[in-house]
Amino acid sequence: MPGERDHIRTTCPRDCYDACGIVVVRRDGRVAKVLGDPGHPISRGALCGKCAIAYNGVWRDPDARLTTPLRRRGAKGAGRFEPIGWDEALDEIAARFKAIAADPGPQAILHAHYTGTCSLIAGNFPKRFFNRLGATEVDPDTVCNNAGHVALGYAIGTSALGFDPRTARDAACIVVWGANPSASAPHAHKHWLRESPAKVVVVDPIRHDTAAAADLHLQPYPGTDAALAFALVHVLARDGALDRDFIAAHVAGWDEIEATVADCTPAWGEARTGVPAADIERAAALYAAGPALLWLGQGLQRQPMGGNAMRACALLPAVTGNFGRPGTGLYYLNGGARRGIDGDYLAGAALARESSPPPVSHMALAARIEDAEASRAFVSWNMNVAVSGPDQARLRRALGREDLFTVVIDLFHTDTAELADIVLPAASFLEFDDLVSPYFHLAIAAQVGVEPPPGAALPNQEIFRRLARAMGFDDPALFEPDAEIIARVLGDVGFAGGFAALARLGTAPIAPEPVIQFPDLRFPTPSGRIEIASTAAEAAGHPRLPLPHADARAADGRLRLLSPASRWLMNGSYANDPKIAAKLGPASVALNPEDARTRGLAAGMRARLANETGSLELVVALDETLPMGVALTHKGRWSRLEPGGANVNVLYAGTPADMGESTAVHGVEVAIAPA
Ligand SMILES: Nc1nc2c(c(=O)[nH]1)N[C@H]1C(S)=C(S)[C@@H](COP(=O)(O)OP(=O)(O)OC[C@H]3O[C@@H](n4cnc5c(=O)[nH]c(N)nc54)[C@H](O)[C@@H]3O)O[C@H]1N2
Ligand SMILES: Nc1nc2c(c(=O)[nH]1)N[C@H]1C(S)=C(S)[C@@H](COP(=O)(O)OP(=O)(O)OC[C@H]3O[C@@H](n4cnc5c(=O)[nH]c(N)nc54)[C@H](O)[C@@H]3O)O[C@H]1N2
Ligand SMILES: [Mo]
Repeated sequence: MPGERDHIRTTCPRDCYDACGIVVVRRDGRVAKVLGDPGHPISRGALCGKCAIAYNGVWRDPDARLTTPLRRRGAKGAGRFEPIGWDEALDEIAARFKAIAADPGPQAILHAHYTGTCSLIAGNFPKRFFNRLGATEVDPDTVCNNAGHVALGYAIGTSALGFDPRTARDAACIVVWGANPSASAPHAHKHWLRESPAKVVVVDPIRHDTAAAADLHLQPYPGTDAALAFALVHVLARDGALDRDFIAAHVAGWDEIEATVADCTPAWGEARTGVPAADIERAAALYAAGPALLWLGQGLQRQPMGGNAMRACALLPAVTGNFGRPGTGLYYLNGGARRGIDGDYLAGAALARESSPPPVSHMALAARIEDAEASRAFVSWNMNVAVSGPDQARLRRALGREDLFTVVIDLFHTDTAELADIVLPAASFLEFDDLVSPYFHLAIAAQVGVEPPPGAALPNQEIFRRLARAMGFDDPALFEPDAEIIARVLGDVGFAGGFAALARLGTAPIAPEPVIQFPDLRFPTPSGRIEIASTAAEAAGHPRLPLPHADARAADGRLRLLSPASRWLMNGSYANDPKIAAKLGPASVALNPEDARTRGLAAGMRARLANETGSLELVVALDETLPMGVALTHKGRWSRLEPGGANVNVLYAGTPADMGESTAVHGVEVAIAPA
């Protein structure tokens, strides 16, 4: 019957803590509106502003979407492409890959990918192809959170088994340290944090909405968190708030650090971090008052000494015994293994050769691609690396090499696609079935295809099945159908009833009651204890113990530039939506009014930000809640849509953090002057 409407549940698979439930309203089999699912425990009927706009805007605009494979015509980067068929595109890619694999070898084919979609099949299946090929992976986490992974691996043995957010109902205190849920997890900010009975302490140089709503906001200078953590532990020790029995039974190395902690008084902490000594005392008292949760954000570790900061922060639950009981624990991420999902199976780890090449860090990518011998081909999928990666000007120049064979797979003609030889159109999450494993909430969720992809676009996994065929590969894992993968994963998770049953629910918790983190108090470290002192860290060339380190203030009138998540962008996504662009306005940098005044800057003026790596013009905004010496802008603008043809990543050289060859992008220092 014409005009017939139906409602279908699905799940948002963006790289976001919330993983919202969605209801798609269809009319005559076509999507009319994408809304929040009123039955979803997290989104409760509302999508965030950015997804509500983009999913009803550019994501469903066939004129904005890539709808056919494209081949470059003319000079690289000149932006001229011609449509070609799938067979032609895949045959050409296969021929180039085969030639490179024969000489100099498949390691000269690089692939960069991240979390353009976090759905399990579209996010993982393509890795099977690259494992089989023997290509070099650009280690995805190095652009985001690897320092934290490595550091928490040393301290508690894992970074991917966090607390169950539902246990917040049992907590007396929640510390949010270096995360900004009001932008990066808007529903967790609105519901989870606000509704818990706990006192909320936020530690962030910026007074964002989560910080403003907290019971206590500590505002350290960036990169001084380890010193702050030591000062907090000092107060806990001084006031008898340590759990000595827990330390004796479950912690290794407290005795090695105790004397250092004794020197880290609140006054010492204030001098290093800028946080008033009285606030350090108050925060320690709130944390000590009862069961406490500690959320360590990803912003916290995107610092030159970010790994050390994470190890230092992990001292808090270690010395107070905040593990193994309701309302306690530490959270960085909740990975698939939390719910029994076998990541190696999804990514086809068994297809990799023994001699598979070592991954390369995003911090070293520009230099690697400049090397014409070592890098013959480059594939970017689920990622807009020309927007999100460091050392942007150099990276874009390297990607502009005429002799580099570049394939970009995306929904849109991104800045990276502009530098491609072949562009392949991907289907969006509204166009195929998949599963979502949220990285905050302990649940499994269904992504349900609600309409066909535009034009010839295909899901990532189907693109790589076809490419595997064109290469002449015959490993069954390269052709495994989606339905089989979904059935296998649901079995591993222990969800009965199959995909149709999950799709009816949308999202299903993996356990009826909050899961206790480390219930047996055995930690997956070499000793089975929390390792304040880590022999493994020492063997890898790191300090044996976390250090009470604080970065020095920027010298010579420079400011420390932070570029965290914007509430209107999703990393490098949505910047090409006209309504989002209108919300964003021109790219800006916020300064403390005093920092602006001393530099001859006023609100609305154009400022030039510059350092050894690059320069960028931004519009000045004033914010008296910003600490002196700190400037704030946001990530995710498309360089080619900006008046200067660049975004904030032209200012970051890609100097790695202390651990995991990971990003230290929040450590950038710049001079700021009138443009
Ligand atoms: N200055 C600065 N830079 C940063 C950061 C920062 O804090 N400051 N943060 C860093 C962090 S944390 C991250 S994770 C990176 C993220 O950087 P990216 O991974 O580049 O960003 P995304 O927007 O998540 O995804 C990129 C692309 O995936 C595409 N995509 C979406 N769905 C699909 C699909 O199904 N198939 C395919 N093939 N493509 C799809 C989108 O259209 C988008 O163009 O940025 C990093 N860059
Ligand atoms: N709206 C939106 N949501 C997103 C994203 C997005 O781009 N937009 N990106 C997604 C991705 S890929 C990720 S990784 C997560 C990241 O989300 P978060 O974990 O929240 O990380 P960031 O947004 O980088 O930074 C969070 C906070 O860290 C603070 N910070 C920076 N340096 C320091 C420091 O030295 N010490 C302390 N204490 N704090 C510091 C910043 O001021 C910022 O407020 O968000 C995801 N969600
Ligand atoms: Mo990220």
